[in-house]
Amino acid sequence: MREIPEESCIKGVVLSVYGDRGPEPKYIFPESILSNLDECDTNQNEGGAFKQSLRDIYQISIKSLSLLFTDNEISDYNYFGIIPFPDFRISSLVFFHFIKTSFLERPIASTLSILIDENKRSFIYNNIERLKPFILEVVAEIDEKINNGYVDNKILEPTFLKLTNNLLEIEKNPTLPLTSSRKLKIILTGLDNSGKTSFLLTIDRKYSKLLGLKPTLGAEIKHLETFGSHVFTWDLSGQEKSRDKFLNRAPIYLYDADLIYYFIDIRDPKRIDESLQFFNQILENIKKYEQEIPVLIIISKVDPDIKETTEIKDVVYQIVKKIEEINQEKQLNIEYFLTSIFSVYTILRAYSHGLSLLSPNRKLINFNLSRFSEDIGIKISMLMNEQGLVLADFYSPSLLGEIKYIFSESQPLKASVKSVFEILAPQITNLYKIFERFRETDINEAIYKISPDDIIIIKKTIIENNPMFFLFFVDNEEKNEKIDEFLPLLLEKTQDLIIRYIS
Ligand SMILES: Nc1nc2c(ncn2[C@@H]2O[C@H](COP(=O)(O)OP(=O)(O)OP(=O)(O)O)[C@@H](O)[C@H]2O)c(=O)[nH]1
Ligand SMILES: [Mg+2]
Repeated sequence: MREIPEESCIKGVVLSVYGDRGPEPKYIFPESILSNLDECDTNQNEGGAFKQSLRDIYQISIKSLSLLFTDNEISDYNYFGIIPFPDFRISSLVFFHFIKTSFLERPIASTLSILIDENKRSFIYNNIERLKPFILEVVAEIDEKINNGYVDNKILEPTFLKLTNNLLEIEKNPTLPLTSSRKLKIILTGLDNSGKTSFLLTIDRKYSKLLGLKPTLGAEIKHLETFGSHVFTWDLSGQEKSRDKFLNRAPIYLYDADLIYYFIDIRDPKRIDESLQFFNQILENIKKYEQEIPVLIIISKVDPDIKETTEIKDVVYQIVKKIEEINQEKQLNIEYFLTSIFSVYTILRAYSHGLSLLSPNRKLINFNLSRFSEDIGIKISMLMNEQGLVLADFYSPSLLGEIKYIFSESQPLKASVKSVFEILAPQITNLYKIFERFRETDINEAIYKISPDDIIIIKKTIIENNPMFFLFFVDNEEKNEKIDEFLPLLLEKTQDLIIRYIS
């Protein structure tokens, strides 16, 4: 019987299935984490080996499986998620999927939970991309072994052993030191005067400082606490001298970043080529250090008064086309946003979208929010924190059809530019404006009638001491009853995922 070293942050692996009698842990590895002292309090795991009663392991299975809307219609998806188990002092990396077998008609809803010491949970966030392939491989192996029926623990042991050995290997060479809260490095770069500092001030709602802004000197590093994570924003001066310095000392400035926002000033079309040349150099550096960093292009100063003009659309088109060319061989994940300090929400949306890319839980929260919204017939749903940062959103397909795509005739650009034009929807402008008013009040719920069939419903809820806001755009006030009926269920299925959103 093999063990996991006590000092490892990895505490065990549990495969749970939704059986005839509900959720149950089917396989537990290593078996030694099961204590037979069912009645005494085994939650005090300080110091010694990790041990849980079978009852506790059941809790892990029940909570993990309850995060899915497990119905029979959709049974071919798979998601990763991170959820907390404060009572056991662990966080769990969960993989959800349905197992197809030859002995049961219906696929079995299952979760593979990797239990990690709560105080070292940054291990999961920092290494998730390295962990995923191992998990998928192991899951495929398990599925194969139990295709004809549940087998003895012994038969699956080598598979679990392989998984834990791979995890231990990653633990030995971690990307970053292990800590409880995650540290994120976010870079803002681009030419001078392109709006980087203004972008950060707007997120912080320090509007008065926007006037008389001076050029940034060197690198201005600021610490923000967002969603429980320590976010360090690196506002890099765009002056020519500084740009050279950043490139020459790339290991300091560009290395180990989690996210890059690259700024291009739409009001300065003459310098676009200069800007793209710098952008190219940055990408070269990212590639050189073999980093997979999401990149968001912020096309700045697209103020409301010029947003719809042909000239602006033309410049946007040129920028996107050139960047797609640059990225052809590099194949980085690049997305585009149009922003303006005169519509705060364009900046909040761009910023939150970047952060959401760092959340392993984003897809699952979005999935649950979509199911909820589709069932009720909601047009737009958003989940925001107090700052107005969006954790999840949903747009009904009928509404998406109405959103104008500037480049509808040019297919290759369409997909990547999609996110840019979401913000053109006037409904979203309204949502944000109303949210701004709402958050100034201390009420928990409000209904705003924009027109007879344009209604905005806002509900405030507290999750781990943090106010969170659900915004719904509906065509009929009666939908509010349904929302009230099902919102508790949605919360039950997303609360823990929200708590572990990015940290
Ligand atoms: N019209 C308009 N002006 C903007 C916008 N964002 C920034 N500006 C203006 O552009 C100028 C430069 O903004 P900064 O935020 O200082 O630019 P930066 O990229 O930090 O510049 P460096 O620090 O020199 O690299 C300021 O005068 C801002 O007021 C915008 O969305 N619309
Ligand atoms: Mg600046």
